[in-house]
Amino acid sequence: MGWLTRIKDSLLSKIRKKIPKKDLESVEKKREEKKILKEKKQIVKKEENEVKKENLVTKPEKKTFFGLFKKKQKVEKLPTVEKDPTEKKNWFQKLKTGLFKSSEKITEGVKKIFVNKKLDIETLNNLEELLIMADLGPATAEKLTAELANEKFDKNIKPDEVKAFLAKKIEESLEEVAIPLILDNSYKPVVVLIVGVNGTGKTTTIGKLAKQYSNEGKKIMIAACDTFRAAAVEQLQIWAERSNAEFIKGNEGCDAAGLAYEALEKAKEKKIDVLFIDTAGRVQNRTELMEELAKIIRVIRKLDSNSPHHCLLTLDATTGQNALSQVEIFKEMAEISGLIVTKLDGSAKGGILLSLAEKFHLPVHAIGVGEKIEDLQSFEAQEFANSLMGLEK
Ligand SMILES: Nc1nc2c(ncn2[C@@H]2O[C@H](COP(=O)(O)OP(=O)(O)OP(=O)(O)O)[C@@H](O)[C@H]2O)c(=O)[nH]1
Ligand SMILES: [Mg+2]
Repeated sequence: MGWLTRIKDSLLSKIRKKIPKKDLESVEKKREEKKILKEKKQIVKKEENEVKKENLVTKPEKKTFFGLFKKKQKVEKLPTVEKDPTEKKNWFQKLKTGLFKSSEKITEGVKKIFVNKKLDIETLNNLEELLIMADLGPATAEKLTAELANEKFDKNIKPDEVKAFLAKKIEESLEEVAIPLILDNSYKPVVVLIVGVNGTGKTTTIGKLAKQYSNEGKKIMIAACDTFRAAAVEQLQIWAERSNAEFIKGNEGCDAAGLAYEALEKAKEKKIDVLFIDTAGRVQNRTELMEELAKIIRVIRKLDSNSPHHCLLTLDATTGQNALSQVEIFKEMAEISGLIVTKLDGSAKGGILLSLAEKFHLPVHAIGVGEKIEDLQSFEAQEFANSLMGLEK
């Protein structure tokens, strides 16, 4: 923490000494440029939405939470998901309730720190500590605190203003990783490999995704390549039945890679749209796990050299900072294409999303706030940031 404090102190002393006018002007200029760039982006986004809406009218397609299947030839014309407003509102309320433990911790802390006080060094240190405790990661905590100091040092600031300020900055930090899962339907099937530590939600996530895509009319197959536990196969079979998906299993303890190969072969034959491959998660035996995963990937590539088209890592938010080392470990074994963060409802560590973004910049495709099918949704920076700060949308 020493170096953090030193950096911040030097920043604050700069502010106190009154930054030379010339510098202030250049800061102002940069801010203005940033604002203009943002406005331009919003205009482009608005125009894109108009185009998407037009496409929705001329070419109706069923909606999904995770983006529609891309068509290779007409990618730019494809309508992306526009959530139904009521559905969106319900999800926001659910997310807010789910993130209550995390938001309560932060907002209560902010209230305690900012009681009728001018923004001084002590307040900033306390805020930084609070953000670190909420798992936002040291660099993000320091950045947010320094930005607040830059704008409001020595001024009175109310807890609600702090929350709104943080929400905006958190949204900005998360925007780059909030990327929906878009399946490219030129692959038949699109192969989605799910990896992660025990109990992080791999099987449940497959079940939820399978159901959501199946509701869109996609043909789904699920391969139970966690062949070590009979119970794991049964659990997955139930999800497969719910989503009307084809289900491939082997004998207990059979070779997971062999089963994955067989599944892909069958999926090709049956013209399946999406093949989900469940895997066993055992970090305690790293070498074995590493070999097994590598073998699954090697073997399915014999049938489709681009597969798996997505390799998703599930992370349990309740484990907090431990999620970071899980990403490190799995990145060594496979090319992780995106993250799914589950159990945000049971966690006071929602800030972990910021730590993950800060460290890995990997797309966060979806977040889970419960065990039901509809409790897994695409990750959106603004609604997450507002929920984390306990704000209304
Ligand atoms: N509250 C909550 N529970 C969840 C969420 N996602 C999954 N779970 C629960 O977490 C438990 C473990 O989920 P699984 O899907 O079995 O996890 P897994 O990664 O397949 O576990 P292994 O097969 O043991 O490696 C189950 O009881 C799920 O219902 C979530 O977003 N919120
Ligand atoms: Mg499982």
